[in-house]
Amino acid sequence: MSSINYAEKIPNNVNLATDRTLQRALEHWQPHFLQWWGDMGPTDFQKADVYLRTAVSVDADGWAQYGAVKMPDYRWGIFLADPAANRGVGFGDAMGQPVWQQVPGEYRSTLRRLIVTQGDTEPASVEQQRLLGHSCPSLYDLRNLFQINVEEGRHLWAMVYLLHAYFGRDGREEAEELLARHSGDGDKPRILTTFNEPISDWLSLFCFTYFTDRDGKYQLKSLAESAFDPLSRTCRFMLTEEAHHMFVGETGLSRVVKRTLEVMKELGTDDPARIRAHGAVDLGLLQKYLNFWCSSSLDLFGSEISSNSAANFANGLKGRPDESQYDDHVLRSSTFKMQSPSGTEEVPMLNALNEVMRESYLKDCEIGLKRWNRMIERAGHAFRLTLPSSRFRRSIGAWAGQPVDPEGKAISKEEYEKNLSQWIPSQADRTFVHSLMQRVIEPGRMARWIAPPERGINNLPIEHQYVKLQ
Ligand code: BYC
Repeated sequence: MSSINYAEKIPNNVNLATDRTLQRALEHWQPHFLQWWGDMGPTDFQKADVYLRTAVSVDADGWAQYGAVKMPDYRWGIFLADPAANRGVGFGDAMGQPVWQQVPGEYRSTLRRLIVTQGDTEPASVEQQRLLGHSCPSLYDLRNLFQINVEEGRHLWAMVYLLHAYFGRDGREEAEELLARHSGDGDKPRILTTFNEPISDWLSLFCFTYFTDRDGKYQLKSLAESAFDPLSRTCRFMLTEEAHHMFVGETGLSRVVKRTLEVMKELGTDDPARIRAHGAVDLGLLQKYLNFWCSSSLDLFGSEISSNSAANFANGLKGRPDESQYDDHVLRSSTFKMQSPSGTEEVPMLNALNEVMRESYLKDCEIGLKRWNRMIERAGHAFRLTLPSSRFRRSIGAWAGQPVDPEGKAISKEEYEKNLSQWIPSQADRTFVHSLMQRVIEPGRMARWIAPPERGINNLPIEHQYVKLQ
């Protein structure tokens, strides 16, 4: 097990002190990162004491320590999972050969592009969420938001380390660019569409952490299979932190459903207008938010038929999540049947890997919905939450721009446009949700639209003062 050196300016378990050039380059980038955090990170909470977990080892048991920290003092560092002994390439044409400790020249630009795309999402999400602290439903939630934010900052460090350590001058330039693009910026937006969507209310945050962080899980798992070993090791450790982000999404949405069901019981009605008048989120409104964020996140898997995904797999750069669960790791002779707007197509499996991953992602997304639907059923209501079809509201791939309803049925453009505000949040819906976002900062108290969590953080009571505002 490699331990983390916290005495250094940049905590790390990669022996940074032995590579003075790299250390200097990263120490040069560090103040730029801190400047970015000050400018683009959570607004107005930099002096607050936040009960945060900080990574102290990459050991699966007890990898983190908890304590009150002011966010700008968080020890962002570089932590790679321990190397796996005798690891060989696990898929593609170079299957079985030793993994790479350096970047092969022929894959340099593709790997850099993958790392930059991954890296770009991390600060983007912090930027998207920067104003949310002002409307937190509780101190517990506020702390979770900040935990996610500092860890996304650390994930940026993880990718910047790879860029600096393995991609020379181009890598250093890319690291600067990661701080120069901004979510939603007209001139220099973030690379992937979802990361330019505003997240201005907590219902969106919970949907984002449920759906978009789950894409993160799938992408990180597929990069953790990479033959480029430092990338694999980095992603393996990032996944440990990522689990909490999805937990925030899943439990956040469960708590919204729970509270709504309580209000429905109290009022003896399922009338959305009355539920809203009582300050809760009616289930139809929640469905619209699910439709919005799920469809947006489905685009993050890329096109259904992709020569990039085929080359990335064949060359050992990016595998499938949990590659070892499959029998065939080369995929030169299998095909995949998929539906496109022009009918059923049979395509080489290698070109269909984005779709394969999207399908297993959707199955994973179903888990939360089953739980929420059980709660609704037990409360005696017929309403069921559903995931939208993967053809609905797509901007990338074969279904991009196709008028399709949330069940996946092709419809006319007019019908689509007429009904869209029934399927995703309308301006009026968003205005209503924003009206619920009143900040609650009394320890243990929750906003009216959300139930308390089942338990606090790290065995502390829910009433613990997770954030001390200054
Ligand atoms: N928006 O063959 P295609 C996370 C581009 S989330 C804009 O269709 P490919 C997190 C694509 O870049 C995980 N552009 O797809 C979550 C390509 O452009 P170039 C992030 C898009 O390449 C919450 C062109 O279209 N990690 O960690 O097979 C909080 C054709 O590409 C989009 C990664 O994504 C889009 N939605 O797959 C914080 C992993 N989709 O290169 C963090 C790294 C596609 O021709 N990235 N394009 O100019 C990748 O593996 C791949 O780039 C993608 C696309 C999966 C994104």
